[in-house]
Order: sequence, then structure tokens, then C-alpha cells
Amino acid sequence: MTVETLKQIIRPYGDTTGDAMIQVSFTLPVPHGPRAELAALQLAGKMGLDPASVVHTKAMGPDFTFFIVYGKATHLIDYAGIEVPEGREFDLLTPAQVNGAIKAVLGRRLVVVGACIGTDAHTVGIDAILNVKGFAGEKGLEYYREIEVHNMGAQVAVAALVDRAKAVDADAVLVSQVVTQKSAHIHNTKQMAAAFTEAYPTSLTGGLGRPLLIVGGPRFDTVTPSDLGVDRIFGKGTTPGEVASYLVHALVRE
Ligand code: B12
Repeated sequence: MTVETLKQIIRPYGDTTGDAMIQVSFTLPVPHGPRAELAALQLAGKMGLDPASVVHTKAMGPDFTFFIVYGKATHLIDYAGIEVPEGREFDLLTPAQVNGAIKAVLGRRLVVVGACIGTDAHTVGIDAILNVKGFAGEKGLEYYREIEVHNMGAQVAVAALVDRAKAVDADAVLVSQVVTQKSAHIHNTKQMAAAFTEAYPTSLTGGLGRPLLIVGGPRFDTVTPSDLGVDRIFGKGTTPGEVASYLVHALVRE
């Protein structure tokens, strides 16, 4: 057995197994032309693509050029050596189990407030979790008899979110952030978490003090909940059942 087999070394697959060929696309802030293509090839080389060829270029206005580069990756991956983080920290429950747990332990409906904050208008994600029609064959939280849902929709200001959470005595606040330009998702989420911490001083309320803060969106993989000041992050492909199960895990304890 070779060392490569033991370590399970892998390379990308382009035309034939193990040929290490990959395709990347990017835009450079320079006008279209031969100099721009050489710049793209230089970047590809520095990214570890050797040899590389520019297979497509397109001027994006007078000052930018879009490239697709095809090349051979010089880096190897030890697939066997990869440590996979543990899965979710809670059990997946059925809607009946979620409703049963809330009713038995809280003795009232669990209140959630949801919104897409900042200038973000991408509501499909938060609606997938909250709306009764749901996502991926699962019904959204509105379907759960013991969950009261207040969906505030798009472009909600943090102050308005805090006000609504207080007005309805929210147990959890669910925020969606899809746009990541200039790290807006990070800044907005931190701002939201800070506003809740300020609005719910622990000294007055005891315990967690504020509602459970949950943020979701497709591009939060580079940060942890503590980086953002929230309790849980949900990423792409999240289903409503996962969120409902997490709410029970985090809030419905005997
Ligand atoms: C639909 C769409 C729009 C629609 C949105 C309609 C609406 N009502 O939502 C419209 C046309 C309005 C739009 C506008 C814009 N868009 Co747009 N849009 C998309 C698109 C094609 C799909 C997004 C989507 O609906 N995904 C499906 C949902 C189900 O997935 P999701 O959001 O990831 O949600 C899941 C999880 O992330 C998670 N989740 C999400 N939120 C939450 C919250 C909680 C609490 C939990 C638990 C889980 C959770 O659960 C969901 C289900 O699994 C994406 C590209 C793409 N393919 O993703 C671009 C995209 C997001 N848009 C983009 C851009 C740039 C824009 C505009 C700025 C374009 C422009 N120049 O005007 C504007 C911005 C408008 C604004 N103010 O926000 C960029 C963002 C780039 C970036 N780096 O941020 C993308 C990535 C396209 C691209 N490749 O350039 N867009």
C-alpha cells in the first residue's frame, strides 16, 4: 500500500480522474486586453494553478474584466486526515414532539420574531423557515400550533426589531442576512446582538436576559456564534424542523 493510499491523497477531477484540473472565475479591476490576461494568469499561478489558461474573458464596462481560468491544481488534499466537526448538538424532533414539549414545559406558546435586517431584502430564506409552506418538504414554524410567529419581513431596522421583540415578549429572535457585500451580514448581526444586550440588561431580568438570538444565511461559515454575539448560526440548506428542534433544545428545559 502506498503512502498516498494510507493518507488518501486526492486531487480534483477535470477531464480524467486525478488530472487535478479546476476552473475558477474572478474579476480584475483593469480594462480588457492582453495585459489583463497576463495579470489573470499571474494570479492563477500564485493560487497554485500550473499550467493555467484563460478560457474566457469579458469586459465588464471599460475598467473591469471577468475571467474564467482552467488549470492544474498543484496542491494535494489528505482526505483521510480531515477532521469533520461534530453534527448538530440537539436531536431532530417531529412537529408533534416540538408542540408537546412546549405545551408540557412552558405551558404557553413559544413566541418568535423574525426579520431580515439592515438593507437586506432577501426574504426567501427567513420565509422558508417561518412561513407555513416551509422548505424542502417541511412545514415552517407557523405550522406549529405551540409557536407564535411574528414575521416582520425585509429591511427591518434593528430598533424596530427590538421594539417588536419587547412588545410581544419574544422568546427567540430569528434574523436573516444574505447579502455579504462589505461584510454587511457580520456588521448587521453584531449591531443587532449589541442592541438586544443593551435593551435587556441581565441585571434586571436575570438568566439569559434577552431573547435567544438566532441568525441564518448562506455565508456565515467563517464565523462562530460568539464572534457575532448570538446563540446559534444556521447555514445554507437549513430546514424549519431543525430550527424548531433547536428552539426546544435551547428554551424548553425542565
Ligand atoms: C432571489 C434573489 C434576489 C431577490 C430577493 C427576493 C426576495 N424576496 O428574497 C431580489 C431580486 C430582490 C434580489 C435583489 C438583490 N440581490 Co439577490 N439574490 C437572489 C438569489 C438568486 C437567491 C437567494 C434565495 O432566495 N435563496 C434561496 C433561500 C431559500 O436560500 P437562503 O437565503 O440561503 O436561505 C436558507 C439558509 O441560508 C437559511 N437561512 C437564511 N436565513 C435564515 C434565517 C434564520 C433565522 C435561519 C434559522 C435560517 C436562515 O435557511 C434557508 C433555507 O435553507 C441569490 C443567489 C443565490 N443563488 O443564492 C442572489 C444574491 C443573494 N443577490 C445578490 C445581490 C448582489 C443582490 C442585489 C444587491 C442586486 C442589485 N444590484 O440590486 C439586490 C439586493 C437587494 C437588497 N436590498 O437586499 C448577491 C449577493 C452577493 C453578496 N456578496 O452579498 C447574490 C448572492 C447573487 C450573486 N451571486 O451576486 N436578489
